[in-house]
Amino acid sequence: MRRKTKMVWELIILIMMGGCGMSMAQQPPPVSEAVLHQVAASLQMHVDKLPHMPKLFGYTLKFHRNLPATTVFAYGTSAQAATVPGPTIESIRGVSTRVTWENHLPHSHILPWDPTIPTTIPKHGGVPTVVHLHGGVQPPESDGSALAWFNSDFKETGPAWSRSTYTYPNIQHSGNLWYHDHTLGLTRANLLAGLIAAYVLRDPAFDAKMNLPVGPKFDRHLMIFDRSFYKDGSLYLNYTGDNPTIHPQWQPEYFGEAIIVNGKAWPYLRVQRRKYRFRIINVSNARYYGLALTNGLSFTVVGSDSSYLPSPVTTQRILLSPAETFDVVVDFSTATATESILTNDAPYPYPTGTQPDQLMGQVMKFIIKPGAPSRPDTSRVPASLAPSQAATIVGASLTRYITLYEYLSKANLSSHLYINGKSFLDPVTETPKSGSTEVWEVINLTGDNHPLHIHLATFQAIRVQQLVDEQGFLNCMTRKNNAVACNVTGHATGPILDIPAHERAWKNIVKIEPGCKTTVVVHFNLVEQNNAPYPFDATSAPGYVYHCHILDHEDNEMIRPLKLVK
Ligand SMILES: *[C@@H]1O[C@H](CO)[C@@H](O)[C@H](O)[C@H]1NC(C)=O
Ligand SMILES: *[C@@H]1O[C@H](CO)[C@@H](O)[C@H](O)[C@H]1NC(C)=O
Ligand SMILES: *[C@@H]1O[C@H](CO)[C@@H](O)[C@H](O)[C@H]1NC(C)=O
Ligand SMILES: *[C@@H]1O[C@H](CO)[C@@H](O)[C@H](O)[C@H]1NC(C)=O
Ligand SMILES: CC(=O)N[C@H]1CO[C@H](CO)[C@@H](O)[C@@H]1O
Ligand SMILES: [Cu+2]
Repeated sequence: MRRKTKMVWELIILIMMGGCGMSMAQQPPPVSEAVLHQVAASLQMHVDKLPHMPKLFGYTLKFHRNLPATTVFAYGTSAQAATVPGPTIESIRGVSTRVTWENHLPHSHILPWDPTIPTTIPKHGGVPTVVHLHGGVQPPESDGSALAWFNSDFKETGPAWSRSTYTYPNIQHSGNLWYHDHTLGLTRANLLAGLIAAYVLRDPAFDAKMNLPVGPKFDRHLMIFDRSFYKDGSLYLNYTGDNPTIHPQWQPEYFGEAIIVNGKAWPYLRVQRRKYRFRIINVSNARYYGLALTNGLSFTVVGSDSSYLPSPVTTQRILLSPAETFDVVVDFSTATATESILTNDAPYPYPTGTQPDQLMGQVMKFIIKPGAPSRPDTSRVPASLAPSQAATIVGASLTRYITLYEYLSKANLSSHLYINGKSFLDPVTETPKSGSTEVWEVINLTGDNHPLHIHLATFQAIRVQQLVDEQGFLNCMTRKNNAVACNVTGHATGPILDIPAHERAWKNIVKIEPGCKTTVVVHFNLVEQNNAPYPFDATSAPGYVYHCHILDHEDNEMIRPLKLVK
């Protein structure tokens, strides 16, 4: 028996440049889309084994057996141990984890960035970074504010910086989190360079009761992202913006030509005819994935990004937005063949963009060993997983209107994206009471689906309704920027869209459909513990943020401060 003393687990994680190969501090010669496609298409699919997440890959990083090793940014407890994705942090509910983050990144970035969007530019050079634990319920000082960045050896720090050691209290329900860079204006480039990793919160008593597949063989992460590569294996990010007279580099969405799972392009995994648990996390910059399995297999969804579902939902397809997580069980004993492809059918940008081709349409392959599993599969998916998740507006103290805008230049090219017509550094307007519940009516006035992410709080969409006379509403909003004055209730009378059963759970990402009003119940308390208040001061500086998790949108500036008050 573990003694009930206050327990803390401490570790130091270095953030560094790993691998070999050319440094891209200097701009490489321009490359065409066709060449990038050619590089991706030249990679044979399903020849690299799916890497284990917590295992360390070593110092050189090869995204495919046929690609030369290349320079990346990586997390690791030492230079030798740094990997992409970084080491998975395994935490136990009730035991806080303290992590000291150290910046060992080089003097110049390996990818292009854009000084014309609000960006951190340290006076003395160096690549700034700050780490956010996505989905974590932690005090503001440990939340990784976009302005709490720090340079190598803490030579320079952002205005919100206060400490190098972060405390993650691990008080929330067990589940799937991840950590990544959150630096103002550099998030898209820093994540693209490799600053992504998983974090699992386990609850031994609860997990034992659940009896889902366990152990490093049968409980696996699938961290999915898309990247393009030069012929020399280095990572590609366009040096030219869509709207270069305004933003020389910034583009509204990054889409890579190859799909990477756990650090390998189109890998394979040998599986037995039994149940496996997959914690699928989409860490793409902008690509949505509509995932399905061939040869008769389906997903049994047991959890989303912040919670377990009340009961499992079996589905043929899950739509994963950037930064969204699904926790699923796949029973390979029901396969009708000896292999199954994890496929992707989501257009990009989602939902009205290009259909995936035969490259983008595949994620990875499972090779299924015929015959009985080596040991009988005693795991099961319980009929009931967690208390009911029904969200209700009863008890909500306030309704806010949150409107998403994309601004175009005269040539109709994207120049920036704002929430409520405000930039990140405009004074805070969302000041919920710590402990309260609110209703957020989120109105999407853009053509894209936006994965809205909130720090600290958990939320759940309860109604998605299309707007009628969108143009009239948009014209009014352009003049007044006030949803109530523009009669949003009168306009939100269109068809009601379905919210899939496996998304009816407490989440930290809600997908916001274009042309719709999405009603979201937001809990600024521990909703799964009967709305208990946070056991720390959530109102202290520097506060939190909420933002679109398409990183290219977040950086330019679909992000707003969130300041809890007493
Ligand atoms: C880079 O962006 C520019 C501007 O949008 C575009 O013309 C060019 O095709 C892009 N390059 C690639 C390789 O996608
Ligand atoms: C991953 O997330 C990105 C944006 O955050 C999204 O565009 C993309 O569709 C997502 N992919 C999957 C497989 O969900
Ligand atoms: C921009 O879009 C508007 C509305 O669709 C159109 O009327 C206008 O002609 C476009 N301008 C350019 C320069 O394409
Ligand atoms: C709001 O819009 C609806 C539908 O367009 C209309 O019937 C109603 O009169 C409007 N209400 C106000 C206060 O303008
Ligand atoms: C009200 C509004 O502007 N809605 C926009 C939402 O997105 C669609 C594209 O799917 C646009 O056509 C609408 O104008
Ligand atoms: Cu967005």
